[in-house]
Amino acid sequence: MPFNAEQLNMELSLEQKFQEKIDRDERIEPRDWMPDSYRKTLVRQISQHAHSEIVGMLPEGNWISRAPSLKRKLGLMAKVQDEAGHGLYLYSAAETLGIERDTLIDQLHTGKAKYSSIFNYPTLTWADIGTIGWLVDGAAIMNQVPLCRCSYGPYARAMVRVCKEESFHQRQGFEILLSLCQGSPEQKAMAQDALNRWWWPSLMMFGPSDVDSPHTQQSMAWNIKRFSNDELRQRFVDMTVPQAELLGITVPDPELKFNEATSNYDFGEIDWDEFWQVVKGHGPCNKDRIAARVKAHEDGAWVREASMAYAEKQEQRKLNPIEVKTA
Ligand code: BYC
Repeated sequence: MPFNAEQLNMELSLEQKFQEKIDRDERIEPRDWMPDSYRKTLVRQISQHAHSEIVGMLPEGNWISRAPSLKRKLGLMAKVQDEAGHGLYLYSAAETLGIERDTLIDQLHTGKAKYSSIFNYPTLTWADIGTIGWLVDGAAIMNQVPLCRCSYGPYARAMVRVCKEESFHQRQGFEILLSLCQGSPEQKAMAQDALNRWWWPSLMMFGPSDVDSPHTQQSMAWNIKRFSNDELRQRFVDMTVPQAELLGITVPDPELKFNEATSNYDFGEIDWDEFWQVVKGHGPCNKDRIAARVKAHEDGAWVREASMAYAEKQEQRKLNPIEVKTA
């Protein structure tokens, strides 16, 4: 907080230079000066993103032991492990902004930090696993490819690898659904039921409509977000509807219609009450998800203690090589 006119001027000139750099489409790196509000926005978005990856392991992890074949089990295990990796890159990117990982984890466990609404819905059948890959990873790619050009360097670089992996997940999910849709009538019905349940929550992943999104305008001015929530949601609908047609299943929206004038699909109104209920912690699985994360953290305490003790021993060995060797 500036104390006097001179400091205020200095801050203003730093802020102007910062915005000029953004406008030239240059990257901001951890040691560069940045406004507090830019730092806070990034910590908020990157940590919410990291939490989503880690919580997102739960609905799919639930099916590893029930995958219908060895091939499916291997694919699913690899996907769930990839999501853990994404969480780790993202927590590291958030830490470059000066916040500790313990603080971030604590914010998730106490409900102070959000994570994507989509992971608060249950995975009832094997078709849900295909549908998550197809729709949820499909929506994630649509949202995350532009983040590879985000103004904050560590976040943008983390996104490059994340997007490559999400793209593989999306194809894997689509292939699971294609097999079910080409299978027995019961299998096709299972795929249709999964699409019925996951379609609207997938559209909600893009966030509130632009008129109700408090952060979009500023995040776009800072080149954190390159497109608005509604723009990305529309692109997702336009990409996905022809894929559903190819699978031979029906998108559960009676208002869905191709608009010749705009060359986009018009679609029905999202149930925003449901969206906010889920975001505020009242979705079908919010409590279970957080309880599972807290339990995993507590069960893993001994691993963290052991690695800290090992790191301390290594440090002592460096400082006092003879003493430690003979002890
Ligand atoms: N769920 O002004 P807005 C994955 C919150 S993981 C919950 O539009 P912003 C995967 C928002 O945080 C995919 N909360 O905000 C993993 C804000 O609340 P606060 C996760 C939501 O940030 C495993 C308020 O609503 N992807 O792909 O400009 C397996 C107002 O919103 C949601 C990311 O995290 C939501 N859906 O835009 C498989 C991508 N939407 O903070 C797959 C990175 C909004 O003011 N994040 N809120 O209390 C983003 O691109 C942006 O943060 C969002 C929201 C588009 C999500």
